[in-house]
Amino acid sequence: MRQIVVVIGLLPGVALAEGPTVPRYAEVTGQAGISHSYTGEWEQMVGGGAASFDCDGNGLPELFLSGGTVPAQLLRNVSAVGGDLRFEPVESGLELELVAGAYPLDVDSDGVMDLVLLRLGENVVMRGLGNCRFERANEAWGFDGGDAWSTAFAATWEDGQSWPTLAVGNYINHREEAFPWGSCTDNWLHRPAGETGFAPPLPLTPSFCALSMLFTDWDLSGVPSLRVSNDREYYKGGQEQMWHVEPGQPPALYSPEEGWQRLRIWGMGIASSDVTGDGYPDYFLTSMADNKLQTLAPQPEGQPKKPAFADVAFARGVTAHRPYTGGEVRPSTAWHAQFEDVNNDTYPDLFVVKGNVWAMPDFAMRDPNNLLLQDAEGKFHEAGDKAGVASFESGRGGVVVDFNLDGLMDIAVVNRNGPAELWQNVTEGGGHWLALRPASGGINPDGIGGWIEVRQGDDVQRRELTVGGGHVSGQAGWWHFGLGGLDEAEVRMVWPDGKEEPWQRLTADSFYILGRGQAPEAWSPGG
Ligand SMILES: [Ca+2]
Ligand SMILES: [Ca+2]
Ligand SMILES: [Ca+2]
Ligand SMILES: [Ca+2]
Repeated sequence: MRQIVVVIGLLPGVALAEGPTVPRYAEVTGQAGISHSYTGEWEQMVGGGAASFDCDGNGLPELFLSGGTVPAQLLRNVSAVGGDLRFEPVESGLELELVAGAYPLDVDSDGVMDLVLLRLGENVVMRGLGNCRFERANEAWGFDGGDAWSTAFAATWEDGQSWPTLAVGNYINHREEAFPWGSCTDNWLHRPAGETGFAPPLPLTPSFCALSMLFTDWDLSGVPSLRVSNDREYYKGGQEQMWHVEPGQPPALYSPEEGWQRLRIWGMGIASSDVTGDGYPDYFLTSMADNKLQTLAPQPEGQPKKPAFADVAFARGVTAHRPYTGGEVRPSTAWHAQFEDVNNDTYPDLFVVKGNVWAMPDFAMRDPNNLLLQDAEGKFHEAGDKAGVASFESGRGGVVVDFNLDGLMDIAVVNRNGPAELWQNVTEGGGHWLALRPASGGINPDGIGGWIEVRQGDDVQRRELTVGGGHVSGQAGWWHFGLGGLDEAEVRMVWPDGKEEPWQRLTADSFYILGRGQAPEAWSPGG
């Protein structure tokens, strides 16, 4: 599935012997108009999420930054297309305090993006009103925001439902500061109540201090399961988890009898991508010290897949377990992670936000972010310092997104008790690209749970459209694909109900809306 070596050799400035093209990032935080910190003490040691989504309808993604003890901030994207990144703070109704993170999701399927705010205390679902205004919708939608320390989120549409199912992950009991160990509070599953909103949340017992969750169809069964990554620092007898969430059934943990294997890490973030090229998603799990890359373990042909995963982080070069620059040898602490193709060579790369929890002496204090570039063989190579994103701030959440619609993925990071940072991707000589956005025109308008497939020759990039994962950071809008040296590709949308659109040949370096039962529609900024 990944053997278009010839194509890569055609890219200007790329020679296989030298490995992937190193992208170039310019740190532009101040000049772009961003001045924001996520602040706080013990109750803000985790959290610090970012979110991006377009709320004024011009296609340029806005940037939302959680603030901890200071109000969260929405920044309107006023960048010129293809020009310098520029943001302006906008009064939006989202200026709540004690926000740990946020995920955009069109909860009521009205075509206007809504935002789920995870907080210390009550979570709040904010309904988008248009033009970057939001209003609280907990009461209108029957959403019980609870009173926990919420630190993880994922969403899916269960079969036949007109409202999404929301999973909220909760951390330790914040009233147990003197002895928080073993005080993990229950995660929640907010399922729809008919056509009117949400039923009271179901506790997902046992819970083990979740810091990331993701609904993902790990076995391609057509029904996503809920992966939960948990922080072993605080649980007693816990482990990583995955739940069956089958329509009409109570949630149930995958069991050892089914093949689930116990894994204990300081789980903080989940990122997924089909790194091995077999069509099944692989899962990068961030932790303290070495990170994991889980791929389905070898299994007998022709039988249902067992949820048994092999760790290929070392073989693929993504353990990222200690700083690669800055002179420290103590192990790293990893938070938000995201696969995106930052040099447009068709191979998704991996950005990892790093930062010490809170002066933990056994772990690095100067802990640079990683930018791991994937090569044609599926191995990753560190380039954070060469690319210019090796910040030593105490990183937490982030988004990798194309803020100025030039086809180059930019990066925003939220740091704890330090300034948020913004990097503009100014790489020259990268490959071609496509930006694609499903629009079903009905329930679940963004096609969450579906797949976008991009085919060039025998090589197919398959991307599961998910809401969740990362570290308290989410995004909605364009899905980005690098195309390498070819200036076209065939594209197919597979909707969550399994309906496959026909393959369509699309011209590179362009934006397309993928409608249901319609040919892709070209979109251009301002057009
Ligand atoms: Ca916008
Ligand atoms: Ca909405
Ligand atoms: Ca790449
Ligand atoms: Ca860009």
